[in-house]
Amino acid sequence: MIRKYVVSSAQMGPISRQDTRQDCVNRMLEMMKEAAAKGSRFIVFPELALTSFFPRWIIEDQAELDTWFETSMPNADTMPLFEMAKALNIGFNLGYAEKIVEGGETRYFNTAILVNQAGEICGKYRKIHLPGHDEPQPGRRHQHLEKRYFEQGNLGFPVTPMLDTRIGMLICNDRRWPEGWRVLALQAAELVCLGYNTPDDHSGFEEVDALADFHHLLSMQSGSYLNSVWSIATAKCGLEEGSSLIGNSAITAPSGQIVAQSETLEDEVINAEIDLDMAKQYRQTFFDFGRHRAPENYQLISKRRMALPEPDDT
Ligand code: CDT
Repeated sequence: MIRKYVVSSAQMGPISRQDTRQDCVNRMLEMMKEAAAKGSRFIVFPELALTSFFPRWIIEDQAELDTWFETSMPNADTMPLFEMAKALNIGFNLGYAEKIVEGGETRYFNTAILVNQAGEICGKYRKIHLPGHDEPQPGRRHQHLEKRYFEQGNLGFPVTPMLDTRIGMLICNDRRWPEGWRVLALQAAELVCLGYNTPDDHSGFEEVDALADFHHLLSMQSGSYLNSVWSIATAKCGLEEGSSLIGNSAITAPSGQIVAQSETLEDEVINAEIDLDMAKQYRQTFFDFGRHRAPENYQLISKRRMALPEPDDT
């Protein structure tokens, strides 16, 4: 079987506070049509693609905070995406804020789903590496309150069989942590998709902000190469409610080479034909896990959360 087909990243420009879910879905529908016209079978949308990036704001009122979350999926606003996916025979990955009652408790997650070409949800991931703070930081122009508004994901790092391959999901900050990539690769993922909202104006360190694009691409390229997986990274970008978000959506090969990259800070579709069997060359050589990995030496990774301060902490 030849496993070569076109995939797409549908980058979104800024979403304002006033934009409705329908506004966002209409933009996504346009991009889905554009991708399908190029023969694409799979399209990746950004993290929190249905709203502005609300964790930048201090929102004290729970009822107001709840308006940023989806309580069901699909719902009346997002149903057209599912219907068009089925009509165009294209799968997709979508990020959104999820409010759910689980075990009698109301819970809030930063979530991504996989939808197959029949328009059915076939995979779900809830973001594990939540960045930022759980308390507002005094003096900051923009907050980053993901730790306040979301709970850490409780689904692990699942891999979903789909489109003759195995797809894993990460969300934004997850791309900087090699552990998630590896857990996906150890389940034989061949394609990793990731949406992101990455500001380049609020770390508090100018030198760090200046490298935001470089560090994003470095993370995607090294994640792909070190784990022999294709990756599709999709930005929400541009000047959103006064916050500057990077673009550079990218499709990256298991070689670590970028094969398609966005050029604007607006809605933009990029496409690439990917050969899923390319990963085999890497998995049979440098990254033949069975021959070369030595998990008995890695126990600290799952036992210890942080580096000990002592220099001799071996
Ligand atoms: N959305 C998200 O995860 N953004 C982070 C930046 C956090 S800055 C406190 C990222 O890693 O891109």
